[in-house]
Amino acid sequence: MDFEKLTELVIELEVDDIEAAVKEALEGDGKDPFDILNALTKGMDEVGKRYEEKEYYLTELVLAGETMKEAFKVLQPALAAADQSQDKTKIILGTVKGDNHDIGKNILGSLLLSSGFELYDLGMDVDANVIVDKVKETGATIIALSSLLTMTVEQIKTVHEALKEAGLRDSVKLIVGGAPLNMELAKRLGADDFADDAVDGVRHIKELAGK
Ligand code: B12
Repeated sequence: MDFEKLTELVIELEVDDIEAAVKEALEGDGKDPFDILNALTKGMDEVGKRYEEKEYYLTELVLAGETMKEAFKVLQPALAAADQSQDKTKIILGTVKGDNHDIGKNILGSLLLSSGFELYDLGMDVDANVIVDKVKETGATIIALSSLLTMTVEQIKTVHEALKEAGLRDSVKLIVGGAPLNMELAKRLGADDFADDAVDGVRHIKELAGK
């Protein structure tokens, strides 16, 4: 099982075959799970391009998301086993209210779990008040939010304000990511940090956690 084949399976939306293929790459060939993750992400990038070029439509995108989910069923434990640095910092993860994109968020979540963080994934379309309640309940010190729509980036500000109102803003670090964002916009919306991709995101989060 070579890496090109894994990339190809994502591009061709082979939702029924991907789990076995990832398993084979891990068990048979003993491939590095992080290289497998790279191969899958490369496939997802190509799917995104095909959508923009109108070669793929919404159905294909949804299928691509399902394919990634299936792959992660077997990849996740391998990623976790490969990175033993246990850090029990609590992180709340979610996609902002009004936004139903979760593929990037899920990749970040998998990497965070693999790095040993204690993760509370609230899913997508998450209301600011739900985030505030979860901070109170868990004592999480980091919030990582995804926003893929220009229309929903303002929600980051809403979360920032809601945390302030609850008197929690100084006890948490807020990091955000997603295509419409950059460091400058993130800071303007009240976030503490921004990262371009999930791998860099984990690096930033480790820094925010003081590791
Ligand atoms: C897949 C997809 C969908 C799928 C989502 C499936 C799912 N479960 O997520 C579906 C079909 C549901 C969808 C729907 C819509 N979509 Co859409 N979608 C995409 C697409 C093609 C790929 C997004 C993706 O998953 N990329 C792959 C992942 C891995 O990348 P990523 O999300 O950027 O995440 C990486 C980084 O950004 C970062 N990251 C992400 N989050 C975070 C968080 C933190 C804390 C950190 C540190 C890092 C980080 O790390 C990730 C991995 O490295 C993009 C176009 C594109 N090429 O990006 C459009 C796109 C985002 N969609 C778009 C639109 C307009 C829509 C719809 C409004 C379409 C419609 N007419 O209905 C709806 C909106 C529904 C809603 N309310 O959210 C536009 C947004 C335009 C804009 N700027 O506002 C885009 C850009 C397409 C376009 N060019 O027009 N979409």
